[in-house]
Amino acid sequence: MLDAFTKVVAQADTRGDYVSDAQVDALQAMVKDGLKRIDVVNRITGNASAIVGSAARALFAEQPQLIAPGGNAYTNRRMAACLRDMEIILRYVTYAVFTGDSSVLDDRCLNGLRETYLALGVPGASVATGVAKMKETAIAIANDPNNITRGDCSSLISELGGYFDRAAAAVG
Ligand code: PEB
Repeated sequence: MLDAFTKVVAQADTRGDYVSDAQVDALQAMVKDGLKRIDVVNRITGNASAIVGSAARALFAEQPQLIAPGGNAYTNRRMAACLRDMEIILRYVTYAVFTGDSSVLDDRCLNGLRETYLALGVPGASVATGVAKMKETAIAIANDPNNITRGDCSSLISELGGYFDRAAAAVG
């Protein structure tokens, strides 16, 4: 598992080279925005059940066959597994934002997830739709300018969106 710092070091080490000025500048910019990053993580973590709940409601409204008899979220057990899966994915997205690198999300959540869903008969495309809906809500919450010091969060928000896209692409 890597973070933004260890990744730069690992890459430089593979090349047998020093960490470049440009890389140091990029990491410095990341440190400078560190509080914003932690605010994003906090807001998503604090609203996790609302994010999962509204995404699931929207998914089932759009794809009611999932909760109809025989559907993949039919029965309390499958519904619970579905909500839990969305929560796991959201949690790993927060880890990726926190470390500024997708490797924890890739290695511990997404690796083999498509194959797991194939084996279980869970429709990956529907999971991807659920993840896209979590992305919308999470961005709205993280990017809300109210009750927080105003500043430019555009690159952080696009980084956040990228982790959701990555998760959706891994299963969709
Ligand atoms: C991945 N999901 C399920 C299982 C596993 C995962 C390993 C099988 C074991 C179990 O049932 O608990 N586990 C999950 C994950 C990690 C992990 C992401 C990462 C570290 O360890 N059903 C739907 C929706 C979708 C869904 C489309 C969006 O209709 C999910 C939610 N996942 C779903 C369902 C099951 C499941 C299991 C319904 C149960 C399938 C079954 O037993 O029939």
